[in-house]
Amino acid sequence: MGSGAALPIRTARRERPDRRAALLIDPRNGSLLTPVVFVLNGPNLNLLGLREPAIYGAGTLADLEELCRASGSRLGLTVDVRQSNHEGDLVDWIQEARTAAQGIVLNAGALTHTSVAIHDALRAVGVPAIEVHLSNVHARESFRHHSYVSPVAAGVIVGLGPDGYDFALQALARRIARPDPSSEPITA
Ligand code: CA2
Repeated sequence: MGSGAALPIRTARRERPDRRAALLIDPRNGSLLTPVVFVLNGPNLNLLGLREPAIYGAGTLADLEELCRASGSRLGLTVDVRQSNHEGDLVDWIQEARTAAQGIVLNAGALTHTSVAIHDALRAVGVPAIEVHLSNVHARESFRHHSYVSPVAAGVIVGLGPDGYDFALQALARRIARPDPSSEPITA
């Protein structure tokens, strides 16, 4: 196997340049579009850097927002970063993403473990969402082990600190460029 295994993947991508480009061109006027990704942070994440650095690190929410915007510009995404302590705001923003964004990075904070409303909103909009947690929720209290977000998420990243947001944006950038991976065979 070795290096031979990578060849079909490169070949498959080269043979479908139109599918990658189709998402990047506005059909109304032919101009290039930059995909939009919402990065949504839930309750108490505004306290980052102020308390509990052993669990959440020393960086502030402003640092995290800056990291997301830098990742976005590197990946060719417009990243819209928001934080709220209110469940309804998160539900409204997820609904807004239906027409305004191609992907969502969501750290719903404690609402991850309680909110059927956020679960329903994610299911309803059908925009791919990556669930992110700074801490490894599975190594913490048992009430953090269940997530209402995970069943409706495209993927889940936990325990990698702020890097998790960067990885989530990378995953969404790939997915946006190739929207239906299941329909694309890896072999040419
Ligand atoms: O690990 C994560 O990212 C969490 O989503 C953070 C939530 C927690 O409820 C989840 O179980 C896991 C809490 C965010 C609160 O952040 C604080 C930061 C500093 C001081 C106090 C809270």
